[in-house]
Amino acid sequence: MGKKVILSGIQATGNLTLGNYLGAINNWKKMQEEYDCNYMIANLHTLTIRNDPEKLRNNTLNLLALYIAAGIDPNKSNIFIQSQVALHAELAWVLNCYTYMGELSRMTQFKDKSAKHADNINSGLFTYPVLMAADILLYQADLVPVGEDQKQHLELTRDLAERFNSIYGETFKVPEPFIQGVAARVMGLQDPTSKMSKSSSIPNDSIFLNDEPDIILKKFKKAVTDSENVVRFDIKEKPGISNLMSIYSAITGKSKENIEKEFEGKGYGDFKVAVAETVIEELKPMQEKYKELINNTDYLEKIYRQGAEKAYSIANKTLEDVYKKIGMIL
Ligand code: ATP
Ligand code: LTN
Repeated sequence: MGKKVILSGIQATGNLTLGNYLGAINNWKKMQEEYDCNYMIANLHTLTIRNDPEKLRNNTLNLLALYIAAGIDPNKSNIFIQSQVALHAELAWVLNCYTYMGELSRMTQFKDKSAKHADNINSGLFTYPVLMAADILLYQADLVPVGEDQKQHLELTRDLAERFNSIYGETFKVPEPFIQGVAARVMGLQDPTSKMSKSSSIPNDSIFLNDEPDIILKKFKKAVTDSENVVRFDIKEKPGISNLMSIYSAITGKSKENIEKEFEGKGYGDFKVAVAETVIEELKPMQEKYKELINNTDYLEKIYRQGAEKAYSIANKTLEDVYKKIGMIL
């Protein structure tokens, strides 16, 4: 039996947050030994909102550098840029013809993003999950490590795979979502009832992976809490403190009970500083490596060209099988 196959990706929309790190990349890093991993930069998905072309190119390379800086090793995992493997767009078209409007209308991300970008509700935003399904199914992925917010898209992917398989016979592996850890949903520091997001417009709500230590400390000090001044986990009554505890727990590996003990008799001030220091230490090696890598464009190019070639050879087998089955001439 070979290793299980993993595929995941992040959109190339700029500044990544601590949520992206704890909910996605940090788990990816840990999976490299055990699984056959494919990590993609989802730059085609990024087109669902308006982008400056130069910025998008930069964001794509920045994300590649960040994957490597965060510990995704190109010798162990396949790292590639979505748009360089044209088969993703081809399979997405085919799958679009097997996806119902009703299914796509139910997607919460579509509803959220349409509300956020009311002036640009394009059909790409609507069919976004179908492209995501193509990304996953092309690689016959067993597992897809994502944050909690992507679960619904994974369910649609599974439905599409099963639908196609039931018409044409076994073609796609039906993937499982792989939602891991205590920080599968990191919340905003100012609004702990909604997820920490790259595109949040609230100041100090998100920790960005390239934030300097003093900024990180400042943001944690300003984090919204409650008036009890007791470090205790209670998502309903104390969403702010509970979120900080989840972050602290995800990085240190300490349980919620141990954290409560550690800060017994201490106030929120001490706790916030401890969380900030832990985050600063965790991000430091990645930030240093990133600064080295980002100027090494030859190295980055070597990695993404190599990645695209390998990705193509895997994806092409699946697409040929699909085309044969549905009646395309090869
Ligand atoms: P945006 O906020 O602009 O919608 P995003 O931060 O959600 O973007 P994506 O590219 O959509 O970024 O997500 C990349 C990965 O990070 C996904 O696996 C997603 O589930 C995960 N992720 C994003 N935000 C969080 C969060 N707050 N907590 C945990 N995981 C998260
Ligand atoms: N929609 C995802 C990004 C993404 C993805 C994928 C994740 C695009 N294609 C394939 C896993 C597998 C998001 O995180 N917002």
